Amino acid sequence: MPGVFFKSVSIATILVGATFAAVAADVVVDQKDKQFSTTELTVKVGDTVKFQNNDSVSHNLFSLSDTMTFDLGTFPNGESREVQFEQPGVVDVECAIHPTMKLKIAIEE
Ligand SMILES: [Cu+2]
Repeated sequence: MPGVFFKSVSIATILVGATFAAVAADVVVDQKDKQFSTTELTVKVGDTVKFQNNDSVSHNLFSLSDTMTFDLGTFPNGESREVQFEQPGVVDVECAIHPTMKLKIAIEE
């Protein structure tokens, strides 16, 4: 039955697409010269932000915001960490090693 064959192919295509979307970061924020590449960012609920370290030093990003708390630990040049934001609100991202680093992320529905 050719109809069944084509139906199977379509479902497989949809599954591959969904997996790719879940892995890819929606926004990339660089860290260089002990600064974030931007000080403010707006994302949608469900978006993933990738924090890329392109600096000569390590960073330890964290947030103590009511909307979301996290601690990404220390990661060196060339590495990255990803965070998915699942609630609307505002999240202040800081670096435990460099207190002058500040990034405000607004998460919208
Ligand atoms: Cu830092």
